[in-house]
Amino acid sequence: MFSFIKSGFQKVKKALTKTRLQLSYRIKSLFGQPWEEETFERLEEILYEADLGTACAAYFVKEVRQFLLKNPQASSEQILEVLQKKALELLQIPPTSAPKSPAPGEPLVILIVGVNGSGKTTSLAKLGKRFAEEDQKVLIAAGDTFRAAAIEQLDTWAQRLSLDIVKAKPGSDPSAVAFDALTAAKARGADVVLIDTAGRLQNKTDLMHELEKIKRVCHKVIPEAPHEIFLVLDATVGQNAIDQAKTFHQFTPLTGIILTKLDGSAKGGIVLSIYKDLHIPIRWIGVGESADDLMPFDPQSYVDALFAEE
Ligand SMILES: Nc1nc2c(ncn2[C@@H]2O[C@H](COP(=O)(O)OP(=O)(O)OP(=O)(O)O)[C@@H](O)[C@H]2O)c(=O)[nH]1
Ligand SMILES: [Mg+2]
Repeated sequence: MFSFIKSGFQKVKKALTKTRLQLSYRIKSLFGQPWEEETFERLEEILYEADLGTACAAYFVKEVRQFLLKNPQASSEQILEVLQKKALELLQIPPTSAPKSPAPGEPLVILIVGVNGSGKTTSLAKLGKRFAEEDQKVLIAAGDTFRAAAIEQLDTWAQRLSLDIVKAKPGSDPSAVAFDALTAAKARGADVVLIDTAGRLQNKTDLMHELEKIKRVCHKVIPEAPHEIFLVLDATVGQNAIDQAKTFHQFTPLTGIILTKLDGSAKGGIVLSIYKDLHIPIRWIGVGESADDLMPFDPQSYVDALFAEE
């Protein structure tokens, strides 16, 4: 178990390498000189450039400023400690939409949403593997019927990971797929249903209406379903992810975020911005393209990795 946690941390640390260079290394370069107005401005700039967003960057600068007012002789280590402590505090903010629990004997239904290319299908497959490893009977639903390739992609994952799949012909109604999946899940005694969705439709309103319809149909088969709605966000897009989350959250309350592609991003500071601006918890992080590259989001590991020494 210990070695698993340790290797998990190493993966997170590796994924955050570019962000660490962008953030904590540059912050450390401010040390060793007196803190003047210019230094605070520089700090704010560094935080902003690591994609913490305006409000979040200003918040950290304010905290450091207050700390230095009370402790003018503070060491570099102490200032770093303040930043780490405040980051951890931020990540403890309670979520706005709590997930529902499935009724006894009914499967947990998770709807995966997000814009195209964010990593929905891949994350769904990785999540399916995670549940299957915990001896959960998993059923995945190919709810992105918009493109034939999307169904094939999920089918390939299902075969590779030996997961049960419900699919339909390209162009068929995604809510019918959801209906069939939930009905099959009940009949087959599945523990978890993961529903993939399209990221791109004719326009935003169409997409949101489609999601609404999928939810309504889920509801008909299992009154509390979907119990969770995960929004998949691509960390490499930076602040734009915040706008995406706001749009989705406005139409359909999200219970969590899967933040993908942290491994290729120098914009891992977006994690803090998500908590500060949105109050939606990050539940999982994607740290690579293979099936094992999805980690539960752990605030302490994230902060440790962000400020780690090499
Ligand atoms: N490096 C890296 N790549 C990822 C991660 N998650 C997904 N990807 C890659 O991102 C690309 C898009 O992933 P998909 O899962 O197809 O994204 P999607 O949201 O389903 O896309 P659409 O179905 O077109 O809307 C693929 O090449 C994935 O391998 C991650 O955590 N790290
Ligand atoms: Mg997809």
